[in-house]
Amino acid sequence: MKIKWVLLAILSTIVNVLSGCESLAVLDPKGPQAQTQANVIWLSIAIMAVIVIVVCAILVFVLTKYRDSKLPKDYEPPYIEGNHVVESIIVGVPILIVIFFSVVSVISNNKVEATPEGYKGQDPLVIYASSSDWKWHFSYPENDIETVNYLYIPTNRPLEFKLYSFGPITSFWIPQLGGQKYAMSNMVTTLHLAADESGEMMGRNANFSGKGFAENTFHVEAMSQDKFDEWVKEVKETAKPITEVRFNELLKPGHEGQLTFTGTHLDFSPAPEGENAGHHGSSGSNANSKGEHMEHDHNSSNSKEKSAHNHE
Ligand SMILES: [Cu+2]
Repeated sequence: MKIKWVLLAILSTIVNVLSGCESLAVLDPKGPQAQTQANVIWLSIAIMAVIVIVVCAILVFVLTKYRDSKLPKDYEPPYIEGNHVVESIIVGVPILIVIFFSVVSVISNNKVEATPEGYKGQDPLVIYASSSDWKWHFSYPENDIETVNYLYIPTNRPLEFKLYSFGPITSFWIPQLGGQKYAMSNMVTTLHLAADESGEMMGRNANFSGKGFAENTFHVEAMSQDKFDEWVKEVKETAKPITEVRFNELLKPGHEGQLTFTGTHLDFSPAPEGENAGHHGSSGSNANSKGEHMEHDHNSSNSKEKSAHNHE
């Protein structure tokens, strides 16, 4: 009877946890980078499933074959030497699994870090995505517009996101396009994405950053280049220009809805890249940068910040 209740509790926990995943967006990719990640996830699930099934089968076999028998209590088994076949399987299989996953990780990381497959040679749309408590600011230098908490992107064009933060470290994540990658306060990281089809998606900060974290989300909409150009035109005709005063107001902690501006904050508050990069204690940076460097781990994401993280 007790076991029944335990099983019921486990089952309801699983159902509750899974229902929070909202149709598992990670496994419903809308672009090549997310497709690569979804493939790796499925491959990992498949291989782990095989391992679990084989191990469980062996366990049942061993338990049945070597179960308590009617031999006398003082029975002593004969001396058995180690079995080389069994030992090589026990040591060898995990080594093979680790080697296999290492190769898969290196290949898929290189794919995800590079310009998306099928988009090589195209001129990417560069978007600066910066976070502040508890908003996302998207600057489109090419179009000279800026949005807050929503992101419109053209389909079938490579996107190059430049990530940084005005507050604590956050992580930029659009599950159906790929990511996540860290946005840090004194350096810019680059994330290459692309959308194959139009539609609405969810984006969020994926790095727990304390108060306001749960609402630190943004709306993503992918559309054809024509519709995107139309939207840019409309923004330029209707939106107010972003001023330094208005922008500094926006940087204060608080929740904002979706906002649209002409111009970008990059004009008066440039991104921490090139000569503005202070992260590694280059001249003119704030004295705090060394201490700050100790606090965050550059390699904890599945990326190595190759492109943007230049040590020296
Ligand atoms: Cu750094």
